[in-house]
Amino acid sequence: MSQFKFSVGPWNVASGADVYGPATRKEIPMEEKIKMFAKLGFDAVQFHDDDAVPAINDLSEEEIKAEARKLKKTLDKYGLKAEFVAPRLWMDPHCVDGGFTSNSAKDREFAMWRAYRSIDIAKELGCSLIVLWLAREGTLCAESKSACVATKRLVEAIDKMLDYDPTIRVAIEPKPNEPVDRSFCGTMGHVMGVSAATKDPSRVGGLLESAHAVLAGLDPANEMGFALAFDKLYSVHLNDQNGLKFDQDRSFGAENLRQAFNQIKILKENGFGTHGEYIGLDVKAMRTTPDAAAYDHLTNSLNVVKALEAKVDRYDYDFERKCIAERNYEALEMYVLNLIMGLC
Ligand code: XLS
Ligand code: MG
Repeated sequence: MSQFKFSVGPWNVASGADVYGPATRKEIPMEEKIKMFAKLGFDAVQFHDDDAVPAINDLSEEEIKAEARKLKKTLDKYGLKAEFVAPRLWMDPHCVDGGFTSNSAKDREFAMWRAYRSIDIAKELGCSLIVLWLAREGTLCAESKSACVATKRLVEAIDKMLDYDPTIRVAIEPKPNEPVDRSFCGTMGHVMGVSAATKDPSRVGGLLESAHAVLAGLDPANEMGFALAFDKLYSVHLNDQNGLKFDQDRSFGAENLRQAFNQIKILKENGFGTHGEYIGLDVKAMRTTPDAAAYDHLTNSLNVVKALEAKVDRYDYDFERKCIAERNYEALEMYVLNLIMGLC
């Protein structure tokens, strides 16, 4: 039995298309996914604004809220909550050069419109968290934007969201690159800096995705610990990543079990979840996966989280203290490896 509540996004069950080739699995309708998420043991669903309300740009503000209310009924039907809503700016033709930090004032205005609509949708879905994965808030041509101006624009955009609704909280999901070459908000350190500069830092925190930390050359558990130290880890996206290459969203633990263990360890040690936070998965099935196995990467990731929770429960903190007192980190390291390998 896990001590955590789990969430997942509808984009985590996809057709297998990538930038080099077409779909390999059939598309699954939203309600079918939601039903399956409930069956697999998830507690909540994460949404982009246009997952929740398709063709959002073509609808009026009232129509958008009405669509969101329909989705809320579907969630209620299967006993699931909504965890967050995230504006999917990077897919939109208005945001070719970014949203909140675009060089075009008109496009920055559009990005705000989508951010406000995401807040409206979140309220209809009964959640208060807005996630900002700042996909194109950066540059392909380094000289095309100033990191200084862009950072100020980002703070300004978040301030406007905080003003728009005093009950929402914003979690920035940092990533150092891809699809841009250099992003403006690449790590939890950047997120904490931006949070501190907003008008209400108590409502601005972070969402740490394991793969994004690895892409920044950092340890995901350390990034989580950094945000936890400021009570600002609002959510996590557990997954895995094999080194510095394209964003892989591998199943949790598939590449680095020790790193995965340390993520669960730091979350448990610091009571993550006791303020209603979810453990979110942001994992992708391999393109080779057949239709019949379209949800297996989710089940596998959940099982790895639970197995590692059991390892943390058995973790010998007395032995850890002894090793630390004797500065015998060789012994501590071998103990951890033995625990993970099932040798103790
Ligand atoms: C993509 C991001 C995305 C966010 C939500 O890499 O992880 O899925 O989590 O917008
Ligand atoms: Mg993510």
